Amino acid sequence: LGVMKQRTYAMIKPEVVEKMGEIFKIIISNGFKIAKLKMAQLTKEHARELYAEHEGKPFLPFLLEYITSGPVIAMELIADNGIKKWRELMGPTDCEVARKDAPGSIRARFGKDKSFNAVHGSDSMESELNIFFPENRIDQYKSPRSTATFK
Ligand code: DGI
Repeated sequence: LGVMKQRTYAMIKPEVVEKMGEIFKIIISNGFKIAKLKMAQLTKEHARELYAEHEGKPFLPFLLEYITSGPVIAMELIADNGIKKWRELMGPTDCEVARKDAPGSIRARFGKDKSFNAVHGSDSMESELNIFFPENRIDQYKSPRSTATFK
């Protein structure tokens, strides 16, 4: 059975936006296409939508405050098994756990703890991409032309 190209929503969180260059390198060298990219600051309403599954959790007010505290980098990534592949590259939610169990992961390398954990990734095919990319269509992505094809 062939592996399916799958798109996923990924986000570089405010405290590591200045490390975006290093993080882009890791993303690309792990076989992802960055199909869409946007730097923007979430409103509280958007943040609440992004974290709707955590409604009522004690850490939600902190999470909303933090994720809206500065600009983030929003991305549509495409890879074989993209959702799972991105979650594996991020590592466990808690960066201290990540440093023990997945030392090469982005959270192990760039995150601090379970609150300031550097990056976000969807855990399903739901609508997170639409928050930043409302025009979203997977077939908008085309590979760049080789330089040899330019006259
Ligand atoms: O998909 P993840 O980001 O790995 O984890 P998640 O969807 O369970 O939680 C979303 C974010 O909420 C997570 O990146 C950090 C925060 N969070 C989750 N559980 C805790 C938490 N923050 C604190 N302070 N404490 C938690 O137990």
